[in-house]
Parts: sequence; C-alpha cells; structure tokens
Amino acid sequence: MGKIDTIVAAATPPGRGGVGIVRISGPKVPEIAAVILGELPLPRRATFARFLDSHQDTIDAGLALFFPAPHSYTGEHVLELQGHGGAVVIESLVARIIEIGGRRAQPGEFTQRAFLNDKLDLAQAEAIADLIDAGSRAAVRAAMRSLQGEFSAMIRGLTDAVIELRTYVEAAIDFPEEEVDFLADEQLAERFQAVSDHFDGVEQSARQGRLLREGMTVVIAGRPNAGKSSLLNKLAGYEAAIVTAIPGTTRDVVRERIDIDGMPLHVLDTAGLRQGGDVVEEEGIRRAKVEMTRADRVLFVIDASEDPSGSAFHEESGRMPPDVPVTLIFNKCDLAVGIPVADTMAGPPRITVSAATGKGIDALRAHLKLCMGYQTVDTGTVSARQRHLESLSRARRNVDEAQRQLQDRRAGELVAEELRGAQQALNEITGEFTTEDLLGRIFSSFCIGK
Ligand SMILES: Nc1nc2c(ncn2[C@@H]2O[C@H](COP(=O)(O)OP(=O)(O)O)[C@@H](O)[C@H]2O)c(=O)[nH]1
Ligand SMILES: [Mg+2]
Repeated sequence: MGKIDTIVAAATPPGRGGVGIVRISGPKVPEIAAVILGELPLPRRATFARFLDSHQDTIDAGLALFFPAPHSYTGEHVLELQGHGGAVVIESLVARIIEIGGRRAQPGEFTQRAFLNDKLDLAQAEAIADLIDAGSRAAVRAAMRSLQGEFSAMIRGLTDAVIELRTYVEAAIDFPEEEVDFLADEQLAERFQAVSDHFDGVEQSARQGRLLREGMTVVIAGRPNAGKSSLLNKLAGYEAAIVTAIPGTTRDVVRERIDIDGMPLHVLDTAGLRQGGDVVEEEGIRRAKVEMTRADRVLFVIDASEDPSGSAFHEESGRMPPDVPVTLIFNKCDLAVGIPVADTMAGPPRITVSAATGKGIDALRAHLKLCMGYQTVDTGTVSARQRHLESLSRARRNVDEAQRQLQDRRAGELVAEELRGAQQALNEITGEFTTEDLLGRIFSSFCIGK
C-alpha cells in the first residue's frame, strides 16, 4: 500500500449559489487546516474562519468544520470549508489546498474511500448516487431505503440461506458415513425450494428498484403516417415530434422521457418503415431498426382506419428483431370500424387507441406498467441496478445448477461448488467480493465531490 493522498473537491455544484462547500479528506487535513485557517478547528464545531492564501490574504471567509477520523463520511480526517458560492472563489480555494499538499479528487472518490473504510457497502454507495440522480419521489424513497441498508440486508439474508445450504451439503460430503444417502434427503429438496422462493422475493424487489432508476425503453415503429409521432406526443403530453399528413416526416429518432406513476419511460419515435424513400429516410429506417433491437418493447402502430387487420405488422414482422416483445397499437380508432377484438387473435397483445382523441392511452400506460411488472403501490421497494439483477440471476443459475447436479447425479462436490459460486455472485452486490475494475467502473460514474 502506498501512502494515502489527501483529496479535495468542491462538494457543491458548479455555478453561482449562496454557499459553496469545499471538502478535503485524508491524513494531511490537520496540516492543511493549520496553513489555510491558521489553526485546526475544534472537532465537529462550526467555526467561523478566514481562508488564507500564500500571502496570508483572505480568499474567502466562512465556516470551517473538522471531522476527525474515523467519524466522518469517508472514515478519514475531513475538513469542510463553507464559503461563498462563486466559481472563482471555490476554484481559488481548491487551488490553494492543492498547493499545500492536497490532490484533486476523482469522481466518486470520497464515497469510494467511505466504502474502503467500511462506512458503507457497495450497494449503499450506489444508493447515494441513485439518491442524487433520483428522478421521482418514489425513486428517492427507494434509494433512501437502499442507503439505509435494506437492500444489503436482503442480500445478506439470501447469502446466509445459500451458505446454510452449502454447509449442509458439504457436511454430507465430508462425513459420508454418518448420513447414508444424505443427498437424497427429502429435507434437502425442501431447503432448495426455500432458497429459490427467497430469490423470487429479492429479485422482485430489485427488479422494481431497477425500473424506478432506469425505467423502460419503448420504440414506436410502424408504417409512415400510422400516427407514431402523434402517439409520442399524446404520451408526452406536448408536441415533442412533428406531425403532418405527409408520409416520411420523421427521419431522426426522437427521444422523450416520460414518467408513468414514477416509472421513467423512455419513448423513441422513429421513421416509418417502408421501402423506396430517399437516402435520409433510409438512414432513419436503419436507425429505427437499431433502436428496436435495444428496446424493452416495440409499440407497432397500425392505422386501423386503413389496415384493420394489421397486415402491416405481418409484412414487417420478419424484419423485426426476434427477441424484443411487441404490442400492436391499433390507432385512429376514432375513424376506424371493425377492428378485431383483442383476445380472439393469437400473436402480440393489441391495444386500440386514438392518438387524436386520447382514447385508450390510459389503457396503454397500464399495459406498459404491467409488461414491466411495475407496481404503483410502494411496497418497500429498494433502489437497485442492472448490475445487481445480473449478479442475482447469476447466483440463481448457480443454485439451479446445484439442484440439477443433486437430482441427476448425486454429485455432492459439484453441488457445493455451484453454491460457492452463488455465494460469490451475491457478495459482488454488497462488494465483499469485487475486482478493482468493477469498483473503478462504479465510482467513476459518480459526480465529482461525492
Ligand atoms: N383521425 C386521426 N388522425 C390521426 C390519429 N393519429 C394520427 N393522425 C393523423 O395521421 C397523420 C400522420 O400522423 P403522424 O403522427 O405524423 O404519423 P407518423 O408518420 O406515423 O409519425 C397526421 O395527419 C395525424 O394528424 C388518430 O388517432 N386519429
Ligand atoms: Mg412521424
């Protein structure tokens, strides 16, 4: 281990404000305080002080707060200088602190130190970033629950269940004479089932949390003039995209972020799918297809007044990405008669709307929430990320594989090995098991000064 640097950054956002805060963390804090303030303030006492430059002139004056290690955000000595919120004032202070031994902090470095000093685990550290970025009150509540450790506690509970199972299996391997055909034990199957149910509960909560944070992405596709841009505008509640009666109006991908009961919905309006447009339109269609492959769902809009059987979709479906679910939107129902009734036909779900009158739009919103498994009721949702869901599903695959090894081959060692893998995947969530690379990726996405 090399020596630990003392880091400094503005903790308040750039720009003008009533107060600007500079935060310093690391072993050199007492020395730096002595130079810039003339003395080290009393611990945890708001102390009025002048912040001095190299000529003992005042850069700014304000409050100094000293939090001695380990009772600080980072677990190190921390000094906060609360001065006036001007960009030049703050930068002068930061520059002065660098002169006398500090180093400019990387994004997320304060929180990374808090993690390394066991002030919080990785899921909690991520919850801090989620709290700062939260786009709705539901997202704030979920991030706060994660920050307070609810999500980590769920993961630890699950890890304990896996460990218990693993201990049970390993005991059977180590002492084969004590329990005859131990691995065939009824009780073991029941234990596996209990762990699997436990996974269901945690995954449900994490999925909901990921939705609050990341939302879902839908791409609106269909023939030119079907009413795609009109649908986007209706969902957005304002004229986000240009609507005309001229086919081929939309060429670029138009993106809007909409909120459905707290769930962020990223809606992309695209160029209509047809052959024989000009090069610009062709490029638009190519982009539409790229976006479709990345979407959680495609809303395929059909002009029901002209195409009541939805033949446009049947013609296009072969050219659509195979793995992305589709909902057929029968639009212009204000004009149309004789649209096939939803449930009588096989194929993708159908929703009948009018982007002109707004009929059916609420049903479409409800449908989107249902597709993503989003619940409006706030049942202890925690904030979670795609990374967490991936670790959870990896852990679950290990457990399933363990169960298969048990049933098919009675291979105790392999069962134990899979369970070890599951435990490790779960540990990645809270950060008990992590690589430098993963940590780097997580903290670099934070803002500077956090
Ligand atoms: N009557 C009626 N007209 C619609 C409806 N939705 C769209 N339109 C009209 O259909 C035309 C094409 O709409 P637009 O949203 O630009 O279609 P896009 O090419 O698929 O984006 C415009 O003249 C719209 O006013 C609808 O629900 N009812
Ligand atoms: Mg359009």
